[in-house]
Amino acid sequence: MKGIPISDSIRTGIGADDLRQAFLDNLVCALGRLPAYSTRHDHYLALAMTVRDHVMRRGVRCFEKGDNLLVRRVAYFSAEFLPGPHLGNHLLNLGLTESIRKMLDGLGINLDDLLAEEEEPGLGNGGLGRLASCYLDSLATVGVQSVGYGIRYEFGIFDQTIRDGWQIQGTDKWLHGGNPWEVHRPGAVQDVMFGGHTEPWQDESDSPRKRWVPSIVIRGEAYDTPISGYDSDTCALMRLWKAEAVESFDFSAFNHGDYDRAVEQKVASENLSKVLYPNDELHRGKELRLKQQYFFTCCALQDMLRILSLRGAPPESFHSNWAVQLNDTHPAIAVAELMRLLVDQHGLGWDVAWKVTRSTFSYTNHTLLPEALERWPVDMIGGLLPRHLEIIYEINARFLDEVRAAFPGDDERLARLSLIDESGPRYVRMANLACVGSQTVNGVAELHSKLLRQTVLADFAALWPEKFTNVTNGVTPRRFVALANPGLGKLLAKVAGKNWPGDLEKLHKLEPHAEDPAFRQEWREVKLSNKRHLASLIAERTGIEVDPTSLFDVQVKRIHEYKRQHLNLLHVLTLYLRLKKDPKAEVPARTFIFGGKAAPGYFLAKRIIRLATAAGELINHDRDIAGRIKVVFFPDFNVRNGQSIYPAVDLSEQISLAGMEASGTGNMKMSLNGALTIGTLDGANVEIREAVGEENFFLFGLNAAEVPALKHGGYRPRDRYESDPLLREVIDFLTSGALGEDRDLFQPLVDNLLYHDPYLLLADYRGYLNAQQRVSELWMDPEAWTRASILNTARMGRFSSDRSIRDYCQRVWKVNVKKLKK
Ligand code: H2P
Repeated sequence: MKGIPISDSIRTGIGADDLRQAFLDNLVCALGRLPAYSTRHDHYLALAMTVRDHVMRRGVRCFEKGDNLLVRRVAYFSAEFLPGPHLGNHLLNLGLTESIRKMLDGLGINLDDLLAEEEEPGLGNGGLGRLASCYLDSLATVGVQSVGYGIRYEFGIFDQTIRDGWQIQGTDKWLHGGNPWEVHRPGAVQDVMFGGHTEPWQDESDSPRKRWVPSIVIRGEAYDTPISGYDSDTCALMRLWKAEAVESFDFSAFNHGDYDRAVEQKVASENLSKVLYPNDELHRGKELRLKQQYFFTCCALQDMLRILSLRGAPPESFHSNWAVQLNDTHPAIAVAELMRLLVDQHGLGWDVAWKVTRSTFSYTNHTLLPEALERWPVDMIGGLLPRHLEIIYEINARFLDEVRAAFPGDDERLARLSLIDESGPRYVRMANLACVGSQTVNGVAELHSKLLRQTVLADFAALWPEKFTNVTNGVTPRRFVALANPGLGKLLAKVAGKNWPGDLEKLHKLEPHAEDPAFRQEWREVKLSNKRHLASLIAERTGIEVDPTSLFDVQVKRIHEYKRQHLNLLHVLTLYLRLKKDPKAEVPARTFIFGGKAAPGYFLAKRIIRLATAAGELINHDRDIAGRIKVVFFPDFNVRNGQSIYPAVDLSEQISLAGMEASGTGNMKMSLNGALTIGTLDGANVEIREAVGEENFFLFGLNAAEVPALKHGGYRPRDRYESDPLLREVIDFLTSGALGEDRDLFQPLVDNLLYHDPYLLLADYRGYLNAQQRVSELWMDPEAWTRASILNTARMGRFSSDRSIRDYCQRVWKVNVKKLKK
């Protein structure tokens, strides 16, 4: 339908009557329900479709404009996304919450009931996936056209329940009730090849070419989910790929009576997008994971080339039409894939194709942990992606020539920089491939970017210092403040103007109010009401009654030794032992709240959860303690639960060993909601402390320079245990039998701490206790605490993901953003 502009084909403005009609139409026509018999879930589906259509309208219109103007689009390649429930967020962004509430009221339906119906897509493990979703939200908000490309996992991160104190993993079935947010695009399919061999061939131009003859082809089908921006006409798209068999049924096998084989191929193909890999499992040798990575990047790049040709632009202009961000190395194989598509499929010469490729990609690193650096056995890549291995070798040969010219005779450097690790069995190093193929490389907080340049990527930084930059992470204030904490939102609107979620620096206007006792009172009331709400959820989910006026001391994040949830637990138990000995001790009432998932195969992480639940079982029922401290493990930490937890936090635990946490984003969410942080100089904590003021932050622990010094100086954790009576007492307590019948339960944790202590808990224990003492003292002065809480929120404006995205646009992607409204 050439010549029909979108504005003719759809209604633009939409009023309350239209919404009501659209809702009823969806209920009847799309769902085939008789209104009188329809269920709450039907209502949720119909409302979701109504809102989705509304957002889609904007999205399509905005893409039409982008194509006319040939704007450079951003493609965010990420193996993980954690969008959280969509409905409430869209309503907020579109300013529709109240009109929809009223419209539903008129039909006798309660909006909150429908909001509770939504299943969230758990297509990620933690911070990395959530960051990707914050970034799509901000891309749409600051007016940048963008697509988030990823995988439509049928089963996302497992559901966590706690049984007898242990984590139990349940299958995530986010699609079982239907997913009204996505639009299946059967037309947008891409073929993805695997296996086979390559062979030379000659085209008409007589230049020698390579051809890949695969042994199997799988089809990727696109599912689009629109992502609205706040107060914005722009809409981002999350385009996720589902694997399908090319032939869903092998008819020849069927005709020969081989019924099982007839569906085998279909099942094998579809397995590809079945399940999300959990973090912290050793992926080495997990062929399916490499297949997943290749699958979605291959679909995405072909899709982008298709869009390019719709624009009438040639493949040589790929990089001026698209900027691709690699979210960690998971999509790094895309570098070789784009080369293959440009050279083999589109006939570009190597040099031109390489220039295009290098001007397209940028790479974000999210971790310095050596075990998390991806590498794939050369044989595995060669078997699955034979053409890519050739391309990687060619990129490497040319790259190493460059290195030789820059550092003649430095073979060791050459070996370190090489895309191939040849120190033992041969591996392809994905971070090296990402660095070589990218225009910009960044870390996610100042400290992390600095350490990246000094350690993991030091050789690359020496070679190409200009490539390296930092973009400190950010979080969306829409979902994590306005939506999660409407009470606070109202207060903020009063002093910072109602557009504060679109311009978070406006929160600075709060500062003078920190001195106003009446405002402080209002502030405390909002916090208390959030804590009451969380307390009721805790009671409902765990049966534990907690006191909303107690200090809510919270650590919610993936369970990992480096994040040191067990250091927190050592403090809990130390406090417990102190109260047992001295019931009159001045210890203000505290509720310790833990949440987070442990990778199913991560033995010690699961023991840490067990320790938290065991501490709860003991302390919560101890009459001597009389409820002065309580310990809660909040099950199934996810985006939705996070939205109930962050607003209720008084004390934010950000206690990773310095140099280990790349950035952290929970630290930002909590502080924005008025929590004070107890933390180390790690990740973004450093910048948060600078922003909020050191007097409003409880600092402790070794710094990133002291950590390696201590380790290399022959750290002996057992000496700390011997020389510190409190520490000895609490460590001994773990295996005393007091924490349950099985004395050996925590022996592995104790052995780990006494004889290895890789994350230096015992070295930081005293500093942590002292900082916790300072916390208790400040808490006992509510006016001073509230003042610090207000200042935390007031000074956190720069941690909006809008700022991060503006930084990326300016420093990395070179695309224009919308100006801030005055
Ligand atoms: C990771 C890092 C965090 C970082 C986040 C986003 C991988 O998240 O460890 O420090 O903030 O990426 O950049 P997580 O630990 O939550 O899985």
